[in-house]
Amino acid sequence: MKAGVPITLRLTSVDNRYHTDGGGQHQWAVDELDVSVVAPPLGNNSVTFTPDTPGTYTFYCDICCGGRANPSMQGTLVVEA
Ligand SMILES: [Cu+2]
Repeated sequence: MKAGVPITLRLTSVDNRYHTDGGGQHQWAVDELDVSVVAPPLGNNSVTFTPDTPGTYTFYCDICCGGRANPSMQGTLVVEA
């Protein structure tokens, strides 16, 4: 991403409500950017935000599969100047 440029992020869950962990919901959140969006089972949800400060941020899902402590439920967002 570019600092100061707004984006709309759309998160899709491909799990149904019978998914044993989290009931099919998934999340995309970055604490430092005060962004969190939750997608419903077999649905999507979106959030628009503007990162102001360049840096490297960790995004995570804290709903399923052990939550944010699970390395597979995390990723890296890079915001460039
Ligand atoms: Cu998830």
